[in-house]
Amino acid sequence: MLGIVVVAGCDASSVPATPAITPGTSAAPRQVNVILKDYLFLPGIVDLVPGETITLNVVNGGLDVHELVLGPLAVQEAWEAAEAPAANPPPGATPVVSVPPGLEGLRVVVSSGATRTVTYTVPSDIAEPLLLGCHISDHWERGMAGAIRLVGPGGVPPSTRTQSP
Ligand SMILES: [Cu+2]
Repeated sequence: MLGIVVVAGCDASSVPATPAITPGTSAAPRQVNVILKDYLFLPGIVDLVPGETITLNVVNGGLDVHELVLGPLAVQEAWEAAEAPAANPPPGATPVVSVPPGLEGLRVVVSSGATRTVTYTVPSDIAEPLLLGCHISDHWERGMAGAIRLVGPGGVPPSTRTQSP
């Protein structure tokens, strides 16, 4: 007898409630793990508390070199444009690319099988949604993107966001 397995699609509404979060501090950063695969981020939605400091462990579990760029859409678009000329490079070191000042965001490039760890302080006043993206070769086009979900202490999405005037 043949069996057919149907795997349900994954969308944002199926993401389980975030576990309780104790925000990290500069003295005691919170550990956050993100896995880079061919060609997606795991988890696809990363919960962060505005103002907290995290130790971000970026693990490349894929076969290709990947990067994690954390920033709003303008930052993602800047890296996408900057890295376009370096798409599909010959084997060897990744060509050096750069973006205009102010559009750097956080960028961590990780080779296959490697892990890089950085300390990152989440801005306390975030005006635009923060995204995750990989702009190496055609990975962004392939959908290698993720999102940051801002949550309050305890992991509860704030019901109301206070905006500074
Ligand atoms: Cu990639």
